[in-house]
Amino acid sequence: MKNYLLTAASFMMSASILADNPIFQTDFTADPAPVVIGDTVFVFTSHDEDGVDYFTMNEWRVFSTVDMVNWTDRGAPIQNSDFKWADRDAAWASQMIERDGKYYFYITSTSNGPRAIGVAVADHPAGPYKDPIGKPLAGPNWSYIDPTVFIDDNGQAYAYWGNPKLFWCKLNKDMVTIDGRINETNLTAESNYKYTEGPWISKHNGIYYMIYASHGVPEKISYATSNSPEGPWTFRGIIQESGTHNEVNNFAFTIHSGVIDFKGHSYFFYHNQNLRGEEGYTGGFTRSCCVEEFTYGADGSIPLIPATNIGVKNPVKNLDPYLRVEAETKAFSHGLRMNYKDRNNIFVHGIDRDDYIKVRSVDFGEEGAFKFVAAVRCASGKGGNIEVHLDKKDGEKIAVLGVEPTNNAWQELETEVTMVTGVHDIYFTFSGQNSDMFEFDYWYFVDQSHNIPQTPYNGEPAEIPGKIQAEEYDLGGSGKAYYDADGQNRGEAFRKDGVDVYKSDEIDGYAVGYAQKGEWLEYTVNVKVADEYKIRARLSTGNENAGIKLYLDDEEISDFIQTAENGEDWEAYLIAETMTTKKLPEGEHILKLQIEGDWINIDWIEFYDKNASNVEVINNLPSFEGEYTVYTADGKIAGTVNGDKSVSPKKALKNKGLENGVYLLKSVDEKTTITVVVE
Ligand code: FUB
Repeated sequence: MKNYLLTAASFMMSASILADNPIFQTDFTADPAPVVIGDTVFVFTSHDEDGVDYFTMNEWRVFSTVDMVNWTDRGAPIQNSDFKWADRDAAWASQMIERDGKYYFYITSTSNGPRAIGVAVADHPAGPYKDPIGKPLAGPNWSYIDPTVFIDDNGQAYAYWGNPKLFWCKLNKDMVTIDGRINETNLTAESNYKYTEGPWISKHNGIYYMIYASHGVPEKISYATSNSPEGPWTFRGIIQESGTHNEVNNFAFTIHSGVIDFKGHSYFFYHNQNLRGEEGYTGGFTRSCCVEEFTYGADGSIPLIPATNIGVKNPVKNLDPYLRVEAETKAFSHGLRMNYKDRNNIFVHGIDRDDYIKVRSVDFGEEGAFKFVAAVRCASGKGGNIEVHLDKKDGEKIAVLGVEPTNNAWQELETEVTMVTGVHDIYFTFSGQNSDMFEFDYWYFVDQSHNIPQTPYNGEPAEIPGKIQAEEYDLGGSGKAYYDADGQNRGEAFRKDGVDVYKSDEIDGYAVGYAQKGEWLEYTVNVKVADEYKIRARLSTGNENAGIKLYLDDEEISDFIQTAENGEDWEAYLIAETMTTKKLPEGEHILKLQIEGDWINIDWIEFYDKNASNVEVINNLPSFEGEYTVYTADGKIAGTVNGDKSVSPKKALKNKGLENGVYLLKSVDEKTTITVVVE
């Protein structure tokens, strides 16, 4: 299986040193569906299984980027088999859209033979997604494939899909039920529009665009525009011609596309067959996704966009190598694969000698790096080296990190770096005797300003008993004093590193926010008296599975510490109380605060006398008070519920015994509407 990817990657590199299309090289991907969420572009794709000769797809895949040139593999957001009504091998084109902080993923599958459109919902753009309705949103019907979704400025949501006709409908605000009837647009195979499939709805400068695969097979990409999302649509032209089987565009007979505007630039995503085509394969399956930058004409026209193997020339930002970078973040790679079985810890595996990873536009700054650190693990009998080269695969070698067998335990290894400053592409190449040499989880460089040991934030260790503010974690930087999964400081307050510290008037100060499973913070502490202690922690979470655990010198000292959910109000902090699970030894230690479960904010933790009476629990849940009418996803009334400040809306519905699903709560005065997913 690996050979398909190996040979194709060699071909790509010989074609051009700048060749970064296809953008995902470790698996075959198709039907790219890009979406901008804040500062990040996510691309959802179908996943063509290796070596198949049909559209055999068991799951979808998701990738993200903040710079448009380096892509992070985020694994599978959901599998076809997670839709209980769906047949196997039929995970075709999809699209995700955000509404009110929830993420809705529309997919193609089949139900008892014919195709159908399904929907799943998640709390995080990359998933995991769950089917809230347990049945197709539309279909089964042989013409129902390739959903595209859109929310207009007035809040009305629309869904479109189909081959060889383009259907459309309105969606209710819950995004999982259809409002009214399913209609046909004026785009059909028979019309002059040559509509085939793969529609993509978008709006740019007040014009509604419908981009679609056209002209039967081999497909082209065409577009039509309208002054309304409900049409009628006017044909405007061809955006991409059918490809040829050459080194630039080894076309598949399908081309499925999507467009976005991001940071003042416009991008066109599509798929071709370059990764496998070099073997002479022309079957049209096992496809791979590509992207090109383009500019709209002054009249709103979209130019002809030829397929290139170069892709995006200029990143929208440089990559900071002094923050942890996942090994699965890359512009291009050769040979290796991703292990994404645990979606919380995706890593690079299948590393053979001469495989490589390319990372673009890495900004080493003026001071420069002096150390390279990588997290690796290695089974006995294996081992090898990570070499770091500048600008070319065989460019200047600035570091070599030897990886010895570690009984397959993850460990951070480090090595010195030849002084490097400024912006460079870097290539990790792998040398050694074996195939499958080791596995590679993440890396970072250390610069002179971060060349400091781990020390207490305030100069002196925090005292136990006493209160520790979450944002006052130790100095020492990423990997030493903290680990933040994306290295991006989303709160942009208090400290200028990768931890998401934010300022809040509600809590009268700072807190660590947006914390995700696997992240951690460390505090140098001084235990004044060896003893067991009561612990209280001021936390806020919207996820019933999120909490924290505490460790002293890597030994667990607490159970899972959790509060009730905050009912979507992130400023609704609650206090959780527990006891240390053991006696804390006197003296100086490292306290680790480990995040368990996604999305939790931490204001402070406090250790206090084990004999003290419990403090009054501050229970400032959002104003979920008064009577609410409960509507099901179908718009039927499922009863009423009385808001209670101490219970989240989700808990209140669960207590009522309502089944899993999406519900809309409307206060009787109609001023407040809350969407609740019971799962
Ligand atoms: O990926 C399977 C099918 O191929 C899609 O649904 C179509 O748009 C075409 O790309």
